[in-house]
Amino acid sequence: MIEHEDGDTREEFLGLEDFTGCGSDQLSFAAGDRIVIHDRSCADWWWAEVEGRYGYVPSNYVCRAAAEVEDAWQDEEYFGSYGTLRLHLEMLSDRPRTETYRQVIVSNSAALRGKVVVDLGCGTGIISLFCGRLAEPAAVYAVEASAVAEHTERLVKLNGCEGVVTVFKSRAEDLTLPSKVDVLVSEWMGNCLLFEFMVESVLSVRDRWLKDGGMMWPSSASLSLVPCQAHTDYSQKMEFWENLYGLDFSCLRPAAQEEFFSKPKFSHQLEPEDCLSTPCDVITLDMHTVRVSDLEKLRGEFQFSVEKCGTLHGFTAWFSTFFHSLHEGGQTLELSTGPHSEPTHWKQTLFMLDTPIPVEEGDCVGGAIILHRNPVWRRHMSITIEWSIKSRKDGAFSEVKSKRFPMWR
Ligand code: J7C
Repeated sequence: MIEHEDGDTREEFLGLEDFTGCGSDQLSFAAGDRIVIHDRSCADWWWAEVEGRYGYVPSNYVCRAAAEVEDAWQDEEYFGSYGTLRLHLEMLSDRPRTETYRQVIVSNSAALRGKVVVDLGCGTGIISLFCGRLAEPAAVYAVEASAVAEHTERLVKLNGCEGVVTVFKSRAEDLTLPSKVDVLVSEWMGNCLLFEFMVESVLSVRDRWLKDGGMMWPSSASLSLVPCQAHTDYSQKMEFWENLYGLDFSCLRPAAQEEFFSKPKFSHQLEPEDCLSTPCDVITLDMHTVRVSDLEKLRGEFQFSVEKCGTLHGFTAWFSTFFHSLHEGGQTLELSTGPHSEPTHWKQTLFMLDTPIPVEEGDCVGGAIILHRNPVWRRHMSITIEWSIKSRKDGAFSEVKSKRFPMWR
């Protein structure tokens, strides 16, 4: 913050994405532009200056310049939250998640014999313990930065794995291991696959400690999307205001839309019958080759054919991960967090449009999804969805619309 003699407090921000202002009082800028904020009197629109031009900018399109941010990774808060048992209880209670990792170890147990494994972000150490108990690796390096690592040490002893599993209480980025490894296993996935961006820590360990030709588990990951109905969410958050005890509250709808639908809804449970088409994979990461720089901006295109008449309220996203076998020709195992699989603690993520659109069987919903990593807050990203609808009846295309959802910053 810069205090000026005239009492004006000027704060330096950065443009997160290109913004085209409408009317004379909004200010256009590009992603990466230096923006000086003069007045934050209202939550959504701030009075700002870009290279001598003045106007209002939308507050969710700008973020603090990196120089003003002390902890862009928010590690204290992040590792603090993993330092107690609450999140570990949630992850361990998730059977499809934990069982998939167990299955991966069991079905590869013969090939793991004599191998060196690193388990990155091991938490309480469950995957390392599966390795120690269900296979015969030469060594397992269990890496965990949060305070939970102290419990992990005790769990290793309690389960008789101290001869094979060694706990490293270290951040992945500062890690020194006794040797390179044959296998890097990690459960790093967040909402919409990438949120938290723990994947960057996984890639940093891969590049420093995985032997040439070593195995990554998961070996690949994909993000899936489907156009969907969400009648309950729409009626509970928007239609609700129409008639309340005989009174008209409908002027609150724009505020409700901003409050409830401008960010994605995590923990959405999509009913398969609310899918308007067959889902498709929009983004795929090959964990052996993807680079950190690839994660700054990921774009996937989609072309959905609507399979039933209904209301397009939005899109739902989820991820799947795939675990290749160490055995030649062995089976690839999959963990899917989608609506057609057993529910996991990630559930799905719902992106609500501002206005529901009636659709008919045979209509085509085409467009793109863009994951844009926050240039300052490195664990956050925004997701932009662009779409247009081609009507089956008359072949006409709707105007291309787009909506940007910060997740969370
Ligand atoms: N270094 C060590 N442990 C980490 C790191 C890192 N860079 N990043 C995350 N973890 C741990 C974290 O403390 C927690 O126990 C687990 O990995 C996170 C799992 N999160 C997830 N979304 N799957």
